Amino acid sequence: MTAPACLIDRYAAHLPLTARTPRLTLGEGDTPLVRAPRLEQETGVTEVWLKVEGMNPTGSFKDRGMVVAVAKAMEDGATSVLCASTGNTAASAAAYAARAGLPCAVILPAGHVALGKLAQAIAFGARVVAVRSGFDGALGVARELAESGDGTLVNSVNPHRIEGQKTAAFEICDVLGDAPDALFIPVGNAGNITAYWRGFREAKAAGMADRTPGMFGFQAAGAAPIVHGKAVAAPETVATAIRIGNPASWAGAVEARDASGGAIEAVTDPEILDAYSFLARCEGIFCEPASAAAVAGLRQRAKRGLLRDVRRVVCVLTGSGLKDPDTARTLASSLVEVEATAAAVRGAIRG
Ligand code: AN7
Repeated sequence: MTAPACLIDRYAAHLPLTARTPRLTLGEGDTPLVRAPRLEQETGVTEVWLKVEGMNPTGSFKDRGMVVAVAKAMEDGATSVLCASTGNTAASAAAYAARAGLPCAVILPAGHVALGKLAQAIAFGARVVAVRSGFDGALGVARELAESGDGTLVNSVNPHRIEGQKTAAFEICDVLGDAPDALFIPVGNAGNITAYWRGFREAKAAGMADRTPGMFGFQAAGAAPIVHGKAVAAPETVATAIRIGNPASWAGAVEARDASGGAIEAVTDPEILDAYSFLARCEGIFCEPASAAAVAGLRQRAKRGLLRDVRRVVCVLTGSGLKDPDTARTLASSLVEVEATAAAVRGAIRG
């Protein structure tokens, strides 16, 4: 017999489901856990694994929480869903709402959403509204609209989102046979680090793992409120997914850090872009800039000599590189165009 195809069925015992919860699915979860030999070489860590969450149906980890949030919204008789987003939540909400037959509205920070994410929200038929603010302002508006009955909020302040996202921790324990020594993860609104920590604790309680990992979260240096212990009024980073100045799950991230013996640290935009291109060119894995923040953090801690007592680490690559073609283009100078002859093309290949 094969395992149930549907994420919420597979982990039903650990999720807030009832007999009336629709078994909604787009094939989310069960994403690849891939070894990273070049990173192992560079960092000296025996085992580095990448959890490739860009392989989810809409290309990011958001689908794990969204399938639960939208299924619960359907069960509760919701007539529409809405969210604020730096892009991936919007793409995911729009897809699952389309599947559920619910209208969806997404509120985005004008001018700061990667092109692929915007294309997805539009393609899935969401009402897309750009507001003149960053993500934090957009979330304020979304909360206000939800409170006045304009739709069910599916941001990670919706507890069903965190519940669904914790399934990634279960999968890691299932594949490795235990939790790793350390988890490296980007931090924006801080829902995902909160979810993984809950997942690892529940995995241990349920006998899926013997221990819990150290939780190491990474914010972009220009958007690092948790690192500095203070909200950032005008966050700025190339990693637009984590361009967030006042995370909704701040307390959850601090809890994960402190209870696990981990850390939440900053990585600069150049470190993020360097890790982004390293992953693509040396490991063959194309993630988005925000995801590369986790690997930038791993490399930074290796350089600082802080990885000596870890043997096995997992880095969460939260979203696909295809989300952000504009940043990818900045990695190369202009494309070469030549006549369609072997000689001209050979000359161009040899540079
Ligand atoms: C690729 O889509 O906040 O710390 O509105 O898209 O759980 O917020 C996205 C966040 C990391 C940070 N990597 O996760 C949104 C949004 C990617 C992301 C994060 C996001 P959280």
